[in-house]
Amino acid sequence: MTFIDAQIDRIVGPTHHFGGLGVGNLASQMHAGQTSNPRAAALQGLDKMRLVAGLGVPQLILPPQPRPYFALLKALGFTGSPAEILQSVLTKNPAILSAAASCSAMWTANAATVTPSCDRNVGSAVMTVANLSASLHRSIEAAQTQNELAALFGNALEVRQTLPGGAPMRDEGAANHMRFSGIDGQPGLNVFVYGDGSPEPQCHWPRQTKATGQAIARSHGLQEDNVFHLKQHPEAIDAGAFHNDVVAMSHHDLLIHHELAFAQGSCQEIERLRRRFEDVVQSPLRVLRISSKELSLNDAIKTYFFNSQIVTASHAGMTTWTILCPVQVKRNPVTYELVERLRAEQFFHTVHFVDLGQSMDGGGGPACLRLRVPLSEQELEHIPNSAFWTENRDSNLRHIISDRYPRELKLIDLANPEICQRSLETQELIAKCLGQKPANA
Ligand code: SUG
Repeated sequence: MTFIDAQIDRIVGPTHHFGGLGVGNLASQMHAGQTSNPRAAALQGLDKMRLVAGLGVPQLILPPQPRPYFALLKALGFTGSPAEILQSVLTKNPAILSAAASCSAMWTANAATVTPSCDRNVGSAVMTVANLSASLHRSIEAAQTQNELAALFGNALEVRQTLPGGAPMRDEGAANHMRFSGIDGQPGLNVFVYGDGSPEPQCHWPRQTKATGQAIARSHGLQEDNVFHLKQHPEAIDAGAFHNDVVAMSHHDLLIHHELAFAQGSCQEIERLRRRFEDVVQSPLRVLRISSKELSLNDAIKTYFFNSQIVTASHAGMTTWTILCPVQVKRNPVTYELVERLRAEQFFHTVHFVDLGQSMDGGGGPACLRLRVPLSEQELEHIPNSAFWTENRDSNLRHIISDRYPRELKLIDLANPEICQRSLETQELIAKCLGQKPANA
């Protein structure tokens, strides 16, 4: 059976702003309070989708989640008309206004963890929606994401609710999960990356726990031999690698990681992964460990080299690997040389540099902006046509964005009821354009 990695991206919403809300996320903190450009953010995201779809990869699109999320503000005790609520939350606790207006759901790599049917002994493919319980602004994404993913995939796979349990079971989805696989239809090997436990990072709270990875592996029915748990290096978390995909990337039989991605003592687990891969796939797992000498942790995090998005493109029966790197990788001589070397060594056939400046300033690169869902051709057929990227949809979306999105936004603007009303209406228009029922704010 042939499996294809569908990519799901979300249109960045009209209230995209720099709230400085990302836990342990240096880019987010560094840009806190700066003026954002929601229009550029949405168009940059669409440009990436166009590029991926143009490679022949199934590209699915989600609409922005409705923001500001008044349900949160009301649940936290703010009352009155929308204008009164907005004014009151701005005065009493602006961080809550920022959370309620955050467009962080655009980083869909954090939406869920996916297991294709071939990895399970019984049953269909399954995904568990991430609870994102490490931060207020992200935790409010889950309920809506659950409905959206169920609407997209309900006929193809099982969409499970978030893990219960709050902080001990904090889960950031596919950003901390890597799946290695060989020939289509064979079971893949699943690596869950976590940050808690000794030795702990000194500056930042780890966003994912080992218990979370274990719970997902169990509940997805993964065979124990095919499950691996790797601890993030505390130094990496402290340097700003709040998710594993900031310091490691994976695609089929390839793992590229920084030498400080995983804690000391992880070598044995990586060795077990290599051996198991060889047993199951009958060919070697390619592991590329980039030393600090080759690329410092700081440069890795500044450029988001490891957050490049790898896709398999098919043309006339030929498959090629394409890597989409943030343009910051090209601007840094060390990472530029590294990616050029990898291309020369045929790890990738094509390299594209993409400008995602607005997302990067919130701490999200190309790979953060997509959720990979390996689907059989049959499963793919069950996905509503209206969710796929097409030229026509792209042009309609660009029209709405160029017409209605602000070019400049600061937190204080989010207390303006007219801006908020317009934002909610725009979200509805985009949802309709993508054949989705508008959700409630
Ligand atoms: O969770 N930034 C996101 C970035 C997520 C990146 N995703 C992956 N690495 N897969 C986060 O920290 C910033 C919001 C703000 O500052 O307003 C934010 O939430």
